[in-house]
Amino acid sequence: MSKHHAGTSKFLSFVLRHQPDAIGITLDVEGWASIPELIAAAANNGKLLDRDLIQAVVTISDKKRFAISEDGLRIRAVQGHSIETVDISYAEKVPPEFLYHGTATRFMQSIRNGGLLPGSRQYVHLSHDEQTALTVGQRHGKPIVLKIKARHMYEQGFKFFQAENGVWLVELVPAAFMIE
Ligand code: HQG
Repeated sequence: MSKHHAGTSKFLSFVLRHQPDAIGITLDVEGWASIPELIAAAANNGKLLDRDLIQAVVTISDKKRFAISEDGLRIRAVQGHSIETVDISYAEKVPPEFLYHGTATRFMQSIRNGGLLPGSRQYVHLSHDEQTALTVGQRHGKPIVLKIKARHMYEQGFKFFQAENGVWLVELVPAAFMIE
């Protein structure tokens, strides 16, 4: 991905997950933004976007962070939101026996005490493979991968969801379900 694409991806993550009001757009409850409105609002805020650039970023995003609606008129981030007015109706799914969460060793004491919490986001993010979790953990410092007894949690009544890009979402993970 070029620097231009990476910068656009970061910009889209910022407005479509966290702060649409920073450029004066709104997202609907499913997280969708109108693409023409997004292009106009971005331009008013000094960020030049066009349909081809948006489409290119959506297509080449390594993690498939964004989706364009079937009619081609709207775009949304598929997970990772902090904005409270967005409440995407994710598909509830039965998780595999284990899922993984990558974090940094410096958070472990707090995680052992309080479990995994969503922090500023709406959900705790889990992945089905250890390598992805390791990469996520590295973003925060010296990484550690926690193995989560996901099926066991599910059997105890915890709801699991899967975003379009495969990321697993759960509201919290009590420490009792984590294996270090
Ligand atoms: C930690 C990226 C202290 C948690 C990735 C994590 C992911 C606690 C950090 C997505 C805690 C939050 C999300 C507790 C959890 N005490 N720390 N009780 N509970 N934490 O960035 O999971 O590139 O909000 O372990 O690929 O790192 O943006 O979450 O280290 O899918 O598309 O608090 O973001 O995707 O950090 O990453 P984040 P995350 P994108």
